Amino acid sequence: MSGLDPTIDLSHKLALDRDCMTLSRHVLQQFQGFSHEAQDLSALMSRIALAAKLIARRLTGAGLMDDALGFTGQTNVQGESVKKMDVYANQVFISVLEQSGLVCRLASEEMEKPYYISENCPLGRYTLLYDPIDGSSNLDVNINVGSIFAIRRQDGDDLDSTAQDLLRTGRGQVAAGYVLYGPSTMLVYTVGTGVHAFTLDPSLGEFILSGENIKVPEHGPVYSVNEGNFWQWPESIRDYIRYVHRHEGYTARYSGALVGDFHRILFQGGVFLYPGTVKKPEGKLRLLYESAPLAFLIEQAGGSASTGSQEILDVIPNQIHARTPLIIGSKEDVTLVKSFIQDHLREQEERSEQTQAKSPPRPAPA
Ligand code: AHM
Ligand code: MG
Repeated sequence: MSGLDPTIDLSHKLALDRDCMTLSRHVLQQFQGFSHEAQDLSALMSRIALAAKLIARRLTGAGLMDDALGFTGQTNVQGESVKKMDVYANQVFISVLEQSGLVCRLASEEMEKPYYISENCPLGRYTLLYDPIDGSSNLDVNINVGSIFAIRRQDGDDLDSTAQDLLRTGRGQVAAGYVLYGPSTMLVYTVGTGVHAFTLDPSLGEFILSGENIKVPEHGPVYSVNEGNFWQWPESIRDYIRYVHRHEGYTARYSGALVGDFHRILFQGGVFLYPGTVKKPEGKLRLLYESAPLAFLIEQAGGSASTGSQEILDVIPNQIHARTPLIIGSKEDVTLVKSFIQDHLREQEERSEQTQAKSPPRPAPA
């Protein structure tokens, strides 16, 4: 017998092929063969997907639960008020990785020091860095929030529990991604072989592939920044914003949740900025579990991410909760923002050279 079995309906087969492309299967496919690394990362992504489902479920019903929304009354290591959902989501990531044998340490926005799952440490060679609820100020008004994560290989035994090996550039990330809790729940990830998007099918309880090898447009219309900080920015950033105000083809979008704003730019192009301010010269966003994972994604999608003077993936943090200014998105738009920064630096240098040239020569020592 040859050809397609007539009992197989082609349209059913195509629909089933689509529904069967689950996250764990997709991760395995990104590697050549069933290596240990492929299996580890596939298992890790399944755990992260479970965390995303647990958080999404709680968010869906949060308005109807007595103890889901609002503040705990405590502040975290960043000095920010902690919300009940922050605490819940932080614990979810720990719980899904317990007894996995894969992850020894977790470092998150909500914990001053890394958390060690001691039963995993003899074998667990990976570290999870994460922001459990990104954009938590959106929670009480039922607007989108997200989770951001990165996976790094543990380097050394970390016997003194200081996690010094985490203070390295983002080039060592083996996987990164985010979950967007929006009208649907989406998980977008990379393991260094492009950027892929999955949408949670609530009827199956599975993340199903919905976009493969996503490429960010070279340029897009959106600039995404909190303009309320205008007078706190360096003059170069103010000049860039004046430029977009005076030119056609730009539109502002800012939701207060980095994941949502980044997601829009990944798909439609443009630039997201969180520059340094007078109060926070390094900006607000944290390198290890916010900026670096998104920088890994955007580079894989053909875009770029910069502090203004350095690529985000080249920044070495001096501590786990280190912050950096962030300019991220389409290549052309990031380059345009950087050109304003460079012009200002050049002008400053020229001014200081002129001042030196004008100042009278120092008297020779007697
Ligand atoms: P969070 O992780 O504590 O919620 O803080 C990060 C959030 C980002 O999602 C968002 O881009 C930014 O903070 C908004 O800050 P601001 O209100 O200063 O614009
Ligand atoms: Mg955050």
